Amino acid sequence: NLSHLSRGHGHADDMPYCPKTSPLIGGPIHVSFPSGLTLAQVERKNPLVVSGGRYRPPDCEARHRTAIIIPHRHREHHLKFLLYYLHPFLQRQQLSYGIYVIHQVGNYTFNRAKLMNVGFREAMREEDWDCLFFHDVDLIPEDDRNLYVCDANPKHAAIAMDKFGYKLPYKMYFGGVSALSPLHYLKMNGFPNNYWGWGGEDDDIGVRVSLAGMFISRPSLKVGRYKMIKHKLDKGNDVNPKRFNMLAKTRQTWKMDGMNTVEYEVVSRDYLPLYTNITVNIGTES
Ligand code: BGN
Repeated sequence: NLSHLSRGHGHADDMPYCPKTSPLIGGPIHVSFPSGLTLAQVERKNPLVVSGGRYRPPDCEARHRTAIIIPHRHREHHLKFLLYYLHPFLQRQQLSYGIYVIHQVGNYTFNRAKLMNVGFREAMREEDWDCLFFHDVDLIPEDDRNLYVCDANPKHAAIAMDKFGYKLPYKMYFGGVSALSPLHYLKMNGFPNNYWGWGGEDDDIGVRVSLAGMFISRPSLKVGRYKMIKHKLDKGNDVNPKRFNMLAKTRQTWKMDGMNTVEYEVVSRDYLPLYTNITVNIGTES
C-alpha cells in the first residue's frame, strides 16, 4: 500500500475534491493601501505559497487551475498591493493558482496586449492551466464572490471600477481584468501585438471575441467591483494615436496578428517567492 506516498507539494493522491462553493469566501472586501507594507510581510502572511507564486489548497484537490497574467513595468508599488490582496483572495476560493508578472524590458513604448500573449505562451508552457486571468497591475478586486474561474465564454471581470462610478463605462468595454480559457484564447488568435502605448487594445480584444463567434460573459455589478490604485500617467505609455485606425480594421487583421505571429525573447525567468517574473524583450514597432 503506497497511499502514504504523496506527489508534488506534499499532496496525497486520494484527496477529495474541494467543495463546489468554497466555505472560505465572504462578501465585500475593504480595500485600503497600508503605508509601509513590504513584500516580506506579504510573504509571511502567505506561508503556503511556494516558489514562483504557486499555491494548491492544502487539504482538498482544487477544481480549477488558474494562471494570473500581469503585464508590468515600473509599477512595483502597485504590484505589492495587488499581491497583498490577490494571494489571500485566491486562497479563499480554494483554487490551484500561479501568478506570472510579465515585465517589458527597456524603455520603448509599453505594449500591454503583446505582453499578455507572452504571458499566455510562457504560462501554458509550464502547466496545463484551465483558465487565464489577464490582470492590470493597479486593479484590486473588492468582492470575494468574484470567482477567478473561467466561464463558457470569455469573461470580462472588471465591470464595476471605482473610477467609472462602479459601472461599465460603455457596453463593449473589455479592459482591466478578463478571463479566458486556453481554447477561447486560441480561437480568437490571442490578443493583437501591434498596439503600442495607451488605449484601444482592450476594445480590439473585445471585437475579437465576437469575430471568433463568442460572447462576453460578465459577473454582476455587485460582484465585479474593483478599486484602482491611483497613479500618474506613465512614462513610456503615451496615448496611441493610431488606435482608431487600427480598431477600424480588426476584422481584416485579427487572423494575421496575434498568437500565430507573436515574436519575443525571454531575457530572464525568476521563480520569486510570490510570483514568477518573466522579463521579456518584445522589440519595437515595425
Ligand atoms: C476607451 C479606450 C480603452 C480604455 C477605455 C477606458 C480607445 C479606442 C478608441 C475608441 N479605447 O476609450 O482602451 O480602456 O477608454 O479608459 O481609446
